[in-house]
Amino acid sequence: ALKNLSSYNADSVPSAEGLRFGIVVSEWNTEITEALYTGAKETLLKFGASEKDIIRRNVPGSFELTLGAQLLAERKEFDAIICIGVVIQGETKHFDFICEAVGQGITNLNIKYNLPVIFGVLTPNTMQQALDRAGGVHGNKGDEAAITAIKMAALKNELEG
Ligand code: DLZ
Repeated sequence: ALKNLSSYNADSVPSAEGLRFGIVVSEWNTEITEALYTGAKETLLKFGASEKDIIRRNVPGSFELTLGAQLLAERKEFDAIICIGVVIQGETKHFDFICEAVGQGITNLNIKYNLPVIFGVLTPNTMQQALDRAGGVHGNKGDEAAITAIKMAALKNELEG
């Protein structure tokens, strides 16, 4: 019953040609975040984005995704920003604090900048669950984040002209 994160109806995805994307990547659990980044970037390219219009910046951990995205948003150069990270449930409450902070932080950026800032963050219980969603049996959350970025950027352009 689980949705495959890499499956979408290509007919419903607008062209990404001419759109500019910022991607902020957390360096925590790079095995996962690099796979998510690759999925996101390849999906943007597949739908017509140019290599030169995809700008990547790294941040140390998922907690820092919000500020990383804000610094890119301040440049007013992007049609959408994708935040990529993975927070794995541990034995302490760290997981809850980080997930709550980055979820709320990214939500606030959407509103503050009137800009699609996409939550490409996995929050699994185990490393295997993360691998399953970073190009494994459940697809790649990076693909899903890229499709969401394209759709939201196109919606904004359509409604705002
Ligand atoms: C400290 C920490 C822990 C325990 N776990 C994760 C994690 O699973 N995923 C992640 O992206 N970052 C983690 N971090 C680092 C925090 O996001 C942050 O970088 C530090 O708390 C410094 O602010």
